[in-house]
Order: sequence, then C-alpha cells, then structure tokens
Amino acid sequence: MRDINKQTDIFYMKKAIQLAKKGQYTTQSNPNVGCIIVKNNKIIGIGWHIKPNTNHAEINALNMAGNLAYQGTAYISLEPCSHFGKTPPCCYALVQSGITRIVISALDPNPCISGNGIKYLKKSNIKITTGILLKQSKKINYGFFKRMQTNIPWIQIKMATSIDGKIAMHNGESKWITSPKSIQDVHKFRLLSTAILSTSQTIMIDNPLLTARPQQKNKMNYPQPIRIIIDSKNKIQPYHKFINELSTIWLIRIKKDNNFWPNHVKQIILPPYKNKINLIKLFNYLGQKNINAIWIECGAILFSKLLYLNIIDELIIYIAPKMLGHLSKPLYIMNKKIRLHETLQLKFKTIKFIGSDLRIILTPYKK
Ligand code: AOF
Ligand code: ZN
Repeated sequence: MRDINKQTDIFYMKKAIQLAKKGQYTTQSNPNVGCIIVKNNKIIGIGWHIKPNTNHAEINALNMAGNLAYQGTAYISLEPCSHFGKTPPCCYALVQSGITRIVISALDPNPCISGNGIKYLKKSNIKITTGILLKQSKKINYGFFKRMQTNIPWIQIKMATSIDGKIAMHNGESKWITSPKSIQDVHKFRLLSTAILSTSQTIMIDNPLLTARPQQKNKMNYPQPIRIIIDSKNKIQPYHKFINELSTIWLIRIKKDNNFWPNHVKQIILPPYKNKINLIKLFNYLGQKNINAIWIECGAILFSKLLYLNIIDELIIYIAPKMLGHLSKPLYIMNKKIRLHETLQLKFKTIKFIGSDLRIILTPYKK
C-alpha cells in the first residue's frame, strides 16, 4: 500500500516539476516552482510561478481549484513560503483552503523560510511528506539553491576549442572555431542565465553583443540576461557595438568615467586588488544583487584565473574537430612550469555531439 502511495506521489510530483519548468526563463531571481492539487485521483488545480512580484505557484493552483481544494492533496516542488515577501505566505492560503495533505519535494533554501513553512503546516494538522524527486526539483533551481546557500551565484563558464585545445590563431582570429549548431546551443544556455559575464578584452577582440538569441520564435521575447563586463581600465566606450542593444549592462570598474551613458548602462565601482577587479568580491556582490546564475564567456586569462580560484561550478567546453597547431593560443595559461602531480583536476559530467562538435560539461574537482 505504502509503495502504491509513493508511486502516486512520484507521478504527481513529476507533473509539478514539469509545471515549474515553464517559468525557467522568467522567474529570475525567484525559484521555479510548480504545484498540482489533487482530489479523488483527479487534478483540480495547477499552477506555477511565472515571475517575481506575481502569485506563487500554490496561489495559482488554489485559484484554479477554488472550493474543491477542501480535503485535497497539494504536490509542490518547493516548500511553501511562510513569510511576507512581495506576496503573502502561501502556507496561510494552503491552510485556509482546507487541504489536508501536502507533498513537498525540496525544502526552500531561503534562510527566512527553510523548514518554517513545514513547521507551520504541521502545526495546522496538515500531513506532510517531503523529499519526493528531490534531485530533479533542485536541478531546475541550481542557481537559486547555490545563491541561497553560499551567497554566490551558480557560475558556468563556456569555452570553444580545437581538438588540440586551442582557442584562437596566433593573430587572435577565433571566429568561428565551432559550428553554427554549437553557437545556437550557447544561446540556449545564455537565455537560461540571469547574467552573462565577459571582459573588456573580449569586447575589444570579438566585438560581441552578448545577448541571448534563440532561434525558436516562442523564446525570442523572454527577458534578456544582464550583461556584466569586467572593465577595470575603463576601456569600454559608448560607441561599442554591444551598447546599442538595450538590455541592461553593468560595467564593473574601479572608478567611474565622465562619459554620457544611456540609461541601460550602469557603472559599478568595486574595491580593487592590485589595480584589478577583485573577482571574489565581484561574485559576492553579484550574489547580493540576487543574481542566481552567471554564464561566462571570456578569453584564456579570466578563464585560467577563475579555475585557479576554484570558483567555477561547471565548465562547458565545445570542441571542434580541427587542429590549430602549437603556435595558436592555448585554453589554459599558467605562469610557471609545474609537475604532473600539480595539475588541475577536473571531472567529466556529460558529453554530447552538437552537430559536428562535441560538448563536454565538466566540474572542478573540489577538495
Ligand atoms: C513558494 N512558491 O512559487 C515561490 C516561492 O518576494 P516573494 O514574496 O515573491 O518571495 C520570494 C521567495 O519565496 C523566494 O526567495 C523563495 O524563497 C520563495 N519562492 N515560494 O511558496 C513559489 N516562487
Ligand atoms: Zn509562496
């Protein structure tokens, strides 16, 4: 009997997680949450969180279920909130609806909720089951969980290389090492991120727009990630091509310049370390600004520094079946000769063909 109940819980929780995913391009910096209300084996309410400042998933599902929710069961992919944020607590609405059982996947890592939602519901005599499909519900909120637990965003870095690990020719030429299919794949990742981070060096060399440009028409109107440029020497000027795109830009600098910048461009001043931006302080700052997930596209210098700092969560490496030769530019730069036992250790996570290229996702081997 217990097993049958568990199968039923998994069945509905899967649906709640699918609903949660509908918000994956729009909920930043809130989590993706889905909710299903069931009574007598029938779904009577569904809801998901669409974007900040709007109803949470549970409220949308309760609104749909109306009075039928009485004595029903709610399946929610994240612990219902117990706080007055931009919206009132979902726990109160759930108790008022007369729901008698709530199945929750993950506890909310938000310190002002974590466990308090469940405590409140239990006190109100609601039966609680937790931990159903925990891995899946965390996976759709990797950025939110990491930021809430560490105050630092989830950090992904993308590089494109040849089979011999080179990222540009000796003269800097690098467009395009990988195929159009890989480039399209990158746009999907960009769209899922809260921010895209790069450097003024990359802007000077590649002149990119750093916007997310998915091919599918239904995704074209989703909010654009914030573009963050590390620019410690104030090299970025109002005439650079990417400034013409109107999505938000943050120039991370040591001091402001006196240029007249359009409204979507903000200069952010951070304390320097040896005349450069202190990267640890930068990521802490971005966490404080509620940035859940950062997608980095940069050159070998920043890539190597971030690996050295052991601050990256995932490396996404596109490998083209090309040989650029030993005079071209390497992926990883070190300022000293090292022995084999001193090398940086990574772990393979996934590998996939993207057109004629390979996409390898790796994680650093954290000690
Ligand atoms: C839920 N259901 O659908 C979501 C929750 O500022 P607010 O009021 O929107 O609250 C945001 C916080 O609420 C967010 O940090 C997270 O802890 C939780 N999100 N909770 O019960 C939802 N999106
Ligand atoms: Zn809520």
